[in-house]
Amino acid sequence: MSERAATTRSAELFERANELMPGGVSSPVRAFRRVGGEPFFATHGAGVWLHDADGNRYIDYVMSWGALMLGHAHPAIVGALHDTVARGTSFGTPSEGEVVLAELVREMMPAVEMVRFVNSGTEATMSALRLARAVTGRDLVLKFSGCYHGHGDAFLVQAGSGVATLGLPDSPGVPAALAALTITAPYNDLDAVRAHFERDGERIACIIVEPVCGNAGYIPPQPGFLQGLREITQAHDALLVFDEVMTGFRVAAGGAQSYFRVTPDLTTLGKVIGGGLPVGAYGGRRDLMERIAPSGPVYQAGTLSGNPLAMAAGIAQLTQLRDADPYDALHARTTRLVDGFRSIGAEQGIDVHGGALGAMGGWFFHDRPVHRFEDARASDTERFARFFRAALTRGVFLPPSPFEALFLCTAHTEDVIDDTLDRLRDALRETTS
Ligand code: KE4
Repeated sequence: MSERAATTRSAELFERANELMPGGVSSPVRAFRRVGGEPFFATHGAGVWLHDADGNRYIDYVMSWGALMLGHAHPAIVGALHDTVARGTSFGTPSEGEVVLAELVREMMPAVEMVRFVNSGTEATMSALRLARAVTGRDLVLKFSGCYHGHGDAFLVQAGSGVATLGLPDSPGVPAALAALTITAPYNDLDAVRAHFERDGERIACIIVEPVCGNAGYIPPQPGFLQGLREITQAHDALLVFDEVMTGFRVAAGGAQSYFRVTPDLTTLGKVIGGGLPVGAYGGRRDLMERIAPSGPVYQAGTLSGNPLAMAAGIAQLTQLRDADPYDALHARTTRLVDGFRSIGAEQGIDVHGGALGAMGGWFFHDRPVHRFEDARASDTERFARFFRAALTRGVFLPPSPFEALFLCTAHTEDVIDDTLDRLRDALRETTS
């Protein structure tokens, strides 16, 4: 069952794009380098459907890499943007939308007592790290291999997402002296974290962690892992930073910190709080955030931070999520998809392991559960590439990397999930022929 009629127009656009932009894309993972073939150029989206320049359409499980919780072109978001843009696009002054979105974030994520809006998740994590270093007077940061916290220099060490996708050994251009300030441990390995703190505890400013890892593929925290990080950081006067750019308002109404009942000192956000517009944020304990300029000496700034359009889209999306509280339904749908696919793998004698939490999930072609990036890298990534292409031909757009997660939205109904599983059954069969 092939849904893809042609790709001529996308191919023409990609040829032009390659002349103008590195790899023809604005972000590396979009280039399909890990899965083969060429990216399609999208023209519009509606609900779960993403349409390309050649008239093909796909059931979308990328959802702008997690930013969309209500599907493409949701009326509440489109309407809010229409109303806002008619009054201008940026004022360079405070505007009411920042106050309203900040109140919404604090209402849904109470540990974020005070927040600063920025323009990307990368800015959010960079700023949170600067703040952690300032308030502790320490230089080291501990992260986990396979976790991705944006492209800030400090984080391009054993990073996930596009860095892992392209198999880049960290990243050239990050000075060794700077990379040396980042220490890494395997995800879910508390013993390794304790060993680092026994050795360098008095130099470690913070731990930054994806409370559910989505950038090495989908890897949930093992029971006790997050609580263990909380206890270790408290014992050593280091800060705990939850990077909830992906999990925030996706895995639960209050993010992973509410689901797992572990309260970080600082939280970074992005994606969902922008409703598809460029937004990031960092926030947390008031005593820490008050150290940020102009109330404190830690400098951070941004021309378009708190942009009225981005605030309007974020308010529209978060308000819908707060009022409708769709998380139980979303979790059931993601579970239906992942469990359904695991059954399809068993039918065809192919090992599949995966999981789901809220509107996020994923699977690996692996014969055992995946608890850390090293396991993910040992999965059958070649089969993943063949499967990705076969799924795309059948009108299902999965994240083009084995080291990404699947993202659902409220428009992924049971019927859509069942339709998807029919298409994926066929696609998987093609990977064995
Ligand atoms: P941005 O700078 O891309 O807005 O956010 C960086 C970031 C920070 N923290 C986490 C947990 C993230 O997942 C991200 C960005 N996620 C990737 C997808 N895995 C963005 C997609 C891309 O790089 O094109």
